[in-house]
Amino acid sequence: PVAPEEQKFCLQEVLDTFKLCLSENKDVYLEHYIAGWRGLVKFLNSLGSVFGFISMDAVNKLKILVAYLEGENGSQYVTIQSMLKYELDNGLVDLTKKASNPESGCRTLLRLHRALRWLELFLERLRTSSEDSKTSVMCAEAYNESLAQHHPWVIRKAAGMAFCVLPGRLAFLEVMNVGPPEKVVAMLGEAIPLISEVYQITEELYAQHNLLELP
Ligand code: 1PX
Repeated sequence: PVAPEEQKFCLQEVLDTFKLCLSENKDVYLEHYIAGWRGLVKFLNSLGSVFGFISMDAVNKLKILVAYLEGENGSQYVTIQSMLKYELDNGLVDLTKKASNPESGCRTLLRLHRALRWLELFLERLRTSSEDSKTSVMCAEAYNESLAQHHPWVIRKAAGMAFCVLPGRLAFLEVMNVGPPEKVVAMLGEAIPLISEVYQITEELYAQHNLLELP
């Protein structure tokens, strides 16, 4: 059998996992959120080693979350909502500066959550792009509007360099393994609202608890 990391990326699969993320009362299941990210990381890896420093950071953060989910208090980590409540109630979150809990589930997930906003902006640009649009430009614009605001200069610089070697629009649509460009565009139209909803729910939850700037 092929290890999951070695299987080809497929947009449908990511779409499916993000569909599974939301419970009936709009709680976000951590297990499926992580699975969605795993699919995205697979995609990133298929673009080549230049993106290694990005995927490595994402993988590290996923590992931290998986360890909580599979750990002795795993039942508290079933949804993002329950994770927040559990970690806050038990003083497990460094709220203003890094101290005894530098790798809380809350701060770790916040990093991925911010990256999800980048994804949403980037995919929306990709969906509405014309044949001569440049992926590197779409990617940089989406980044500057979102994640970049949380990154120091060095990271912004490194990210900017990585964007320059992104494949062109057609090649990019092809690695999504969906079929012809029109099909990819249609599937993006289905995926983006889902990603956006998961993002909004998480954003509101973090905002309510004043956790959007966790160190
Ligand atoms: C359908 C296909 C779409 C493409 C999917 C691509 C998935 C991209 C996954 C990006 C994950 C990035 C997670 C970054 C988390 C983060 O902000 N980490 C920083 C802060 O963490 P800390 O623990 O220190 O507080 C950390 O410093 C990050 C370092 C790595 C560089 C991050 C650059 C992010 C650029 C995002 C754009 C990815 C470009 C992919 C092109 C398709």
